[in-house]
Amino acid sequence: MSLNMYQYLAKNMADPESSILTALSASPETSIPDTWAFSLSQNLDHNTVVGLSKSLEGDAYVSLRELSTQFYVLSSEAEEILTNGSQEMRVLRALVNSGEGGMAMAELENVVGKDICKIGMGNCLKNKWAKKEKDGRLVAVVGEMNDEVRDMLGLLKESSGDAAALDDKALAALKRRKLISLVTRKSYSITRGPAYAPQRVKKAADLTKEMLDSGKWKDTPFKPYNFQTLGETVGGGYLHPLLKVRAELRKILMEMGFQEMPTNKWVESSFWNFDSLFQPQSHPARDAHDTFFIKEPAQTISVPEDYYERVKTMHEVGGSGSIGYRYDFKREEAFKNLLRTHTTAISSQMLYKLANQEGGFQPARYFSIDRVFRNETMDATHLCEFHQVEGLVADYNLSLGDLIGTIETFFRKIGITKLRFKPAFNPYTEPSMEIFGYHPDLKKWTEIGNSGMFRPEMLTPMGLPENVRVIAWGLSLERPTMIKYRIDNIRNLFGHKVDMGMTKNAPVCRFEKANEEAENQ
Ligand code: FB9
Repeated sequence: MSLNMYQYLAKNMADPESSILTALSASPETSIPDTWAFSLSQNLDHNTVVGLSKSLEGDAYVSLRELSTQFYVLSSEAEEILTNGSQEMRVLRALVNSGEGGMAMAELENVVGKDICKIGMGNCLKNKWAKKEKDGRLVAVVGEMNDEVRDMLGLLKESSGDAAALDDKALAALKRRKLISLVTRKSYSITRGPAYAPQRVKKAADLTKEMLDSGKWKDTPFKPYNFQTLGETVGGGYLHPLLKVRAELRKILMEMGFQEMPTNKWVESSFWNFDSLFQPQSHPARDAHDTFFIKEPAQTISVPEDYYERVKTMHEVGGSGSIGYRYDFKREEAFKNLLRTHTTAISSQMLYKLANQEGGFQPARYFSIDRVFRNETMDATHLCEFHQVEGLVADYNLSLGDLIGTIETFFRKIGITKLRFKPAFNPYTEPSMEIFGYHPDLKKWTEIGNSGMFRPEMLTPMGLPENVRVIAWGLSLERPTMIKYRIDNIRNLFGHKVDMGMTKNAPVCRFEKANEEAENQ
């Protein structure tokens, strides 16, 4: 083998790309008719050749025309027949060798094997090469036969699966026996492209300072800028489902004319969290079983002293028609710091400000959505912290009807139209009502919140005008989110066990306003 033939081969074996370009170098008309035959001839992997051809086409060095070739491939059983003959031939040979008496099935199975026997015997009987005696023995009725099946498979293999090698009947028979299957191979014919050259010049992807300094940029071929490429997907954060529902509820409450209360302070004084709400200092919710008290700083710094006195008085002896709780109100207890147990602690402060603002009281609608903490036993739907959603309206002469109407409007906007109100008790509202809603998806009545009218014992000490009433309601953020995102265990929604995939793929939260049809359910 001459040196340049060796060098030629070494170079091409080394780099299939130039073997393709070289194959087209003879003349502009020269083409590579079929990449499949070309890779066989060059002993190259066809996929590599196709991959390279496509990238050369990308740089216009070549043009490709797709070819699709259909041909039959032999199954492993067919390959086995090619080696050892068809099952029926092997059975016939065994029966012929066994002489006149033929063989019992078990014997035959021993000789040719269970599967061969089963298929072979079936075909022998079908081809009337053998017969079954009354006593079940199998006897050959013909001598040596031609193993057509093997021959047909041989022909097909020689023609590397070309269907033209056999007639349709033969092909159908082989297909019926699942000995062959038709496959389609995609390949390409290659011709020179507009930028053809026997060697690909690597196009520069970046204009570098060196090129500019050296002026080399003038004769450097550059990769065309592909302004269509999308670029790398920039990762980003995902809103936790809770925050998606919060955003939706915010939008709904602002649509209803409510403004958000500042809830960014989780530590509250017992005074604002309990006392200002006329919740007695002996109330069970105020002991460490239900509330997280702060060890350091244990006591709050200050409260509005004049207001403090009025609250103390209301607790101890009442006033404006209330008899109060008739106990000694302890400053130390009121000053205890805690993790707020409800965002109602913010409502009390906002109402106090409303009562004592410049220009006096103005009607207002406030809402809050933020974390609250309760030292509760945890279960599938309760953690020791959850997000409370609260709404309140402070205005003159508001009635229970206003409260029910407001609650109905709110829940209608989150898809719940059927409500029931059950009398309940809260230390700071009278009357109070638990809210139940018929959930269209769950097809059942669910407790969806609580509500009430703040007690005068809470409002009067704040200095709110006599006939101002404050209606309020509350629910959690977790429950609607769990229902919306079909999450049955709160640990899969909130906490260290949450799988980030869930947050990533959680759809946008959209509460379909209750449409008519939901109405008439
Ligand atoms: O959220 C609750 N339920 C709920 C809400 C919405 C929902 O689905 C939406 C349509 C898609 C489904 C369920 N609840 C309140 C009811 C129950 O889950 C209850 O078992 C648990 N409650 C929490 C307190 O648990 C100790 C939910 C939380 C709750 C309860 C009461 C208030 C706030 C949150 C309140 C109040 C209030 C009352 C008067 C004045 C001001 C505030």
